[in-house]
Amino acid sequence: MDTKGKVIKCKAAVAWKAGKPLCIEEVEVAPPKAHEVRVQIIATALCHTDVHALNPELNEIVFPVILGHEGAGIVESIGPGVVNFKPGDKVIPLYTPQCRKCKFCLSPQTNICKKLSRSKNLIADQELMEDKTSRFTCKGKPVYHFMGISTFSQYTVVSDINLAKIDDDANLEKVCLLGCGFSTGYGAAINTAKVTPGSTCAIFGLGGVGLSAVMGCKVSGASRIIGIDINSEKFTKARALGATECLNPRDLDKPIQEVIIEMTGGGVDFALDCAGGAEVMKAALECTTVGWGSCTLIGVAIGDKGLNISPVELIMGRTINGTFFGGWKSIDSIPKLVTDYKNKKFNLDALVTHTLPFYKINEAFDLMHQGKRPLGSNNFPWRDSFLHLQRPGLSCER
Ligand code: CXF
Ligand code: ZN
Repeated sequence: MDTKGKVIKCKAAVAWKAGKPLCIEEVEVAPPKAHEVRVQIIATALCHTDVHALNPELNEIVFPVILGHEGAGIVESIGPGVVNFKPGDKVIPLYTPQCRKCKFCLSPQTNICKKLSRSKNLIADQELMEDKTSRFTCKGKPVYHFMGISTFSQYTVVSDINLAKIDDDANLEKVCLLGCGFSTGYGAAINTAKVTPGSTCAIFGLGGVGLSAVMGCKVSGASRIIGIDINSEKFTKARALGATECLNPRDLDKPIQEVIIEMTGGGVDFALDCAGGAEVMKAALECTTVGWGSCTLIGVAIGDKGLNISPVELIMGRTINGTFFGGWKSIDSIPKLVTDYKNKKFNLDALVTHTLPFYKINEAFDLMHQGKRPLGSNNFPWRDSFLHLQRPGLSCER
């Protein structure tokens, strides 16, 4: 059936309220307007930012909303003025836009497009399309977009500056991870920290972002990669991907930064914080060497109120910086990373802990709370009875 120009009815996981499970609902997805693209989402994964967004204590976003920002799919139709996409193209939606016109996009120094720099609250800045309306409705009510891409829906509408066309033979169930977690961690090491050959690195947090940072350090030629996590179960995979040593701060009788300074004869060249939290950020900076130690904060710490560091750390030659989406200029870089994955330059498969049908999305959130990183597929056969498959106790209060 030709759906071009028509409203599509499909299933989406709607977050009606903070702190409540998502509800699989029938939603209406309007056709794309000027410079917009409607995308059929084939696979989507869950990132901690989706978990943060639902957290009632953080109170970051507006509801009802369709979350999800790590997905891959196929163009269904294009709006007027779209020149870079056609129906059938394989694509990755990008929460980091690249307009290619603003002073930031024109500068090689940053990947922060002007569209992003307007807001301080980075996860609440693209909740409506350019014309300040939503393309989603559910039960007669408008539903907000999330980070400009809302991938927890069978169909979504994105601006053409929030979309990358990728190779036709890309495996969407794997490359969806390039939409956030992998690109963020890997790029943090390569683009932001600029890890050098022979260097010593410490990676705080060995979830999907941290493991990707380990891969980035390895590809950059680091000679020692120290992985740190309070869950020692994460060490096997970290070692397999390139960590040369692993430490659990809970097993130590001294602060982690002191242990790393002793192990490395004065501190690491590069520390990457992929965990977040004031204490970890402080430890990450303090475990770097006097003179040139570099500490990179990876934006996973939504809700963090501030840093508690002594200026002496910086006066002694350390630097601290941060990364958004691993510093990648999104539309330019993501297709290249897809090709690199095909050429086996890095391993995305290791980041997938679970593959679930989309209707089990609340179980994916539960797994995330337990420290696992699930990958969901949206191409599971949809059926009307799927809500009965949710575990008992999940209600859809509005
Ligand atoms: C996030 C990191 C914190 C700011 C918003 C974007 N990245 C991905 O989840
Ligand atoms: Zn994310």
